[in-house]
Amino acid sequence: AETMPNWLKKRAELSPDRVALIFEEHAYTYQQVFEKAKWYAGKLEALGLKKGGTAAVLFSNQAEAVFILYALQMAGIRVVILNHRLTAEELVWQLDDSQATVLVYETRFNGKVSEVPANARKISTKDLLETNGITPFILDEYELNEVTSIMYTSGTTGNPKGVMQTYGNHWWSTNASALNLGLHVHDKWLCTVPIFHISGYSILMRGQIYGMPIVLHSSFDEKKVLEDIGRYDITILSVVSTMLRRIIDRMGENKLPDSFRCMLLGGGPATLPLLQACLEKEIPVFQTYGMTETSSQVVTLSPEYNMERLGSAGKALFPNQIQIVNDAGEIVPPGAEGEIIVKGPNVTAGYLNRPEETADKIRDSWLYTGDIGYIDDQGFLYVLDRRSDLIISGGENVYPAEIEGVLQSHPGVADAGVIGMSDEQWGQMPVAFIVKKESGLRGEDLFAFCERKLAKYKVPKKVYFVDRLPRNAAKKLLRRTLREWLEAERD
Ligand code: S0N
Ligand code: AMP
Ligand code: MG
Ligand code: MG
Repeated sequence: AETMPNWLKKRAELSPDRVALIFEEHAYTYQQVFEKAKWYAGKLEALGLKKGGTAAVLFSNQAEAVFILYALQMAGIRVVILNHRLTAEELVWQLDDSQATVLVYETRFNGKVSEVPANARKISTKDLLETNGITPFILDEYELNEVTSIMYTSGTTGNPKGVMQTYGNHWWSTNASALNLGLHVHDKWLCTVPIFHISGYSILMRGQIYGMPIVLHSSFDEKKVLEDIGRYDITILSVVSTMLRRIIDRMGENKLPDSFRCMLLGGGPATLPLLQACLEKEIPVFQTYGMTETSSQVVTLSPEYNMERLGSAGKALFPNQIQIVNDAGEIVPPGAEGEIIVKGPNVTAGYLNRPEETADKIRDSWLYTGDIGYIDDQGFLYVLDRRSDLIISGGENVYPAEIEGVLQSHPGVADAGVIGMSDEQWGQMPVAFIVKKESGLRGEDLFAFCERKLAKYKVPKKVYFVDRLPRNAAKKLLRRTLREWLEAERD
């Protein structure tokens, strides 16, 4: 198999004294990050983890989290990166499904983790610090087809699936991004998106491979973002629409400094008013389309096209191809709508332990994204807002089937249907239509029930009680009809 030298080790050899990471006033060079990661590798290996094994992590954006992620990558230990917004119940599912033997968690998540009855050994970052390390084993070479990271995404039906990302996926994604955005000597990427999503983790990969400093924020704060863009001469920032809206509102009449060259906007649709506000404020916005399964960006629009192609996600990146296919799987002509399929070396190796779902989504090396769109005669992709099975709230995915399953498990509920409601702040939010089994059932009961089982952003914001749900002869829920009902309610 094809190999490359260990990225962080190589980077520490090439530019040891260059700044790799800035977190809360503290700057770390590549040499220091490499040493920290090696030191953590020894501690993690002392827990019995070794090459080929699987660990899970539950972190917010912290310097320690970055060191531990690099440690696991260098040691060849697969890492399941958990979303800290999930409930204990949701986390258990992913821990058990991935068969992670160790869960390393940030000490502040103690409360949540204490409710996780998983098979994995649980250790806080505080306890890890006190663990005696052994002489670390770290890889000299990475095999590009080996899996290094796993991120769970929910599906149209059923349970979340672990997306396997290989060293090669990250390598190619990193290079595709550089070929698209260019790599400037003074580039500094501000990471305020979560490192548990590929939006954030991909920034770490770019940082070590490019030799580019990353400024890391523990969470998103538009005021701090604007301050740090000026303070550190940030050149690139990754955002979702909700973040960009807040940044623009905060900017007031101000402009971003000239050195700032790229606002990478992804994770979901962008509205035309938002894009127009960027034009007015001269924000160099790059709309991008990508997903966990493609290890981030796969299609991107450069600002030079913002005037004539506003709303387009752009063209496929250098190593990528895109096509639009109809229900019969045939490629459709330019301008015609259909499912977006993508191909390239950054496309996932598949879903962990799910050969059937993998074979269903990846056919002949093409990933069937489930997204609907069209490609114009110049090759520009437009992603259409036509998916009824996916709600995106502030860049977090919410699958109606998952919420419906939880609602239907409530003893007072006879039937449940969930759709997205458009929302100024979050883009979309889930709302539920409920048929009661018990007449005494109240909306509050359902909110409380959902909050125990689902991440906050998945909890329906409104509940409408109805006599029956629109279902076809095959009992399939007609979400289109629910949307009509919602519009009638809102008028
Ligand atoms: C939008 C964010 C920052 C909001 O979080 P914030 O303001 O920090 O909230 P909290 O203080 O934690 O909580 C306050 C209340 O808000 C609720 N809440 C939080 N988040 C959401 C949400 N998303 N939807 C609805 N409600 C939310 C909390 O529950 C709390 O409620 P109360 O007060 O009632 O307790 C945050 O959500 C965020 O960070 N979002 C972005 C996530 C993200 O990065 N998504 C992208 C995922 N996709 C990918 O990674 C693939 C695409 C990709 O790679 C990419 C994406 C973007 C840019 C570039 C790329 C690339 O290709 O490189
Ligand atoms: P995730 O796997 O969580 O990263 O979510 C990826 C999904 O977000 C895609 O499959 C799309 O449905 C949506 N998405 C990402 N980028 C865009 C975009 N530029 N326009 C519209 N939807 C997008
Ligand atoms: Mg997802
Ligand atoms: Mg906040």
